[in-house]
Amino acid sequence: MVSTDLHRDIEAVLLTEEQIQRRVAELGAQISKDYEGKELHLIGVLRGAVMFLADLMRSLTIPCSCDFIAISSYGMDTKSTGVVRILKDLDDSVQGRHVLIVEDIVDTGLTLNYILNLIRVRNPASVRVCALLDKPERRIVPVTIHYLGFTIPNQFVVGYGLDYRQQYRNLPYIGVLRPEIYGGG
Ligand code: PRP
Ligand code: 7HP
Repeated sequence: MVSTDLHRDIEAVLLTEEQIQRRVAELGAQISKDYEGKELHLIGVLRGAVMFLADLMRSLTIPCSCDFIAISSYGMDTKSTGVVRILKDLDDSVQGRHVLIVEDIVDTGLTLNYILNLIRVRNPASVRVCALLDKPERRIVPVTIHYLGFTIPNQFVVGYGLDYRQQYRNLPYIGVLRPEIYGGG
């Protein structure tokens, strides 16, 4: 059961708020440099990428816009169901635009692969991926991450947008959830 003190459910802090904010600023500077003279269209993958997108977007110094897509590959548990489905499509057309997909985590790669295929057939000028976290040990489908925050081990993490049963997204850091919370202990 989720306790009332979110921090108590965290076994270890994997990435502190300071580490995350520093890396997000670095990514923002790199992306601004790479897209200089262009306009960038960020696509945030709901709901996990909300915090990351908000901070990343504020660190960009180039003109940019944003849109959101909602995909579900996870049920209520910690494991992917392997079934990807679209819950909310984009509001705007991506045709002729420079698109940057913003993800909180790439795990099996199924979600990102699905989104990339969906966007590519809509004729954008370019498509790249920016992900805060990568768990390469879990990969099923190979995907290219152009801008990556951190590579992490195969542990279930929460915070800074990442959830377990819709909780913990509001933690300012990324931590490993105590296995007894999700029955893994
Ligand atoms: C999580 C995460 C990624 C996806 C990564 O989303 O935010 O979008 O899983 O997993 P994959 O690489 O194995 O496909 P989730 O479906 O849990 O929704 P959420 O963002 O609303 O938490
Ligand atoms: C999805 C996801 N959501 C929260 N924590 C993790 O470690 C995750 N991997 N894939």
